[in-house]
Amino acid sequence: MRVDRLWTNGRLATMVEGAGAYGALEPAALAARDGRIAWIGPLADLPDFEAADTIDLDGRWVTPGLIDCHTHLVYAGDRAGEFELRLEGASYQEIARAGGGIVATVRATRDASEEDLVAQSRPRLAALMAEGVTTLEVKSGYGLDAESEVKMLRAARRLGAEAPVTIVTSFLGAHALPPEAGDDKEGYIDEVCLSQLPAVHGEGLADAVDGFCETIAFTPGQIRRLFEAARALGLPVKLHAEQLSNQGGAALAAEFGALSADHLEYLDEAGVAAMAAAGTVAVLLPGAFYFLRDTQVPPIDHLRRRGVAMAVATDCNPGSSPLTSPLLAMNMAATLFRLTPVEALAGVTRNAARALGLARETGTLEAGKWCDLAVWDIERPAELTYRMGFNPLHKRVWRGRDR
Ligand code: DI6
Ligand code: FE
Repeated sequence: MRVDRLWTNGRLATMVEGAGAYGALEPAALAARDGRIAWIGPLADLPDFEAADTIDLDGRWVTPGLIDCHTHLVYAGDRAGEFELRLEGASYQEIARAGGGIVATVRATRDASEEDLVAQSRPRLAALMAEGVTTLEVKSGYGLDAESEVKMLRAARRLGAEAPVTIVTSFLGAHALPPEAGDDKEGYIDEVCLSQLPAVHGEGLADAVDGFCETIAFTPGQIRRLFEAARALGLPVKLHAEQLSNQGGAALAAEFGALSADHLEYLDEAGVAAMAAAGTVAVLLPGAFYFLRDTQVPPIDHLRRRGVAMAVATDCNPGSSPLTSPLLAMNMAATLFRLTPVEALAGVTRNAARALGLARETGTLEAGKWCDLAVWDIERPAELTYRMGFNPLHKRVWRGRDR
């Protein structure tokens, strides 16, 4: 058989579920054709391929390309000033109520052109890719009107079109109440459902619909209306739930068959059970927990016991998690939430793919999936979680090619 590329002498952390720790195969080989994995297996079983290009991995570890399944990568400006205020004593909620926080980024994002948004977001994307990210999610939610939400999602699509990376988008109009809405949350949700969502969906800009269910954002009743509108358009949903308080958001998300419920610091047993029953992925965001100096840890043991798949993401955003390192997110998931290194790696590969509805295309090294790889200069996979601020990436492969 003819293949485009062949990698030999590798140690492969396939991350296939139930295939032992890390789904490790060593020594092993992998072949790509037309951007997908054409063959993978022990070196001893390697068929006699005719390959245009053969790479000796020299014993290096290969994992699936990393997947950052929760980011707010596209925005304008920064909030270093707010960071400074918080260090002088103000709380996140106080800053939000005083018209800072998310709303400050909304102003900057509305003022930016689509070009500006792409240009300002590009270095953040480059930072993720430098650590082996081959797929990521990008949310809107700093426009908060139809035109600006469309602009953000167009910028996200453009970033995905210009770089060798897969970007999927989520519409997050229900992220915060824009200043012009006063305190009319119900009226704003009407606008999100009747104006913003049709606008972004009309241009094919949203792969999923997200919301923020919180006292400083939207109630479960308001999120339910959003999810009903999403369902009517056939769009999958996900939710920022139980980040700062227990609102029952995760159970609501599960009721709508959500891809994921994210944050989950205040998740209770009933929420865990609902997620388990629905197959909703728990997306853990230790960067926000760390940056906000939260102390309430998500119920990891309950999630584990109920078999809820756990993903780990950066939550890259200017307010609560200015983080562009999936490796540091893995380390934080271990140190702060007590995930094991194998859980942390599954969190940025197999389970992150599930959280994006892409489990059939990516997230594990298996024949038929996209050939998205991260090749590492490490002795064992646990090093990816263990180290802090060190990047051992040797090569990044997207759709079968080094990029
Ligand atoms: N939860 C968060 O942590 C971020 N958004 C959300 O829904 C915060 C976003 C910001 O402060 O800009
Ligand atoms: Fe977020």
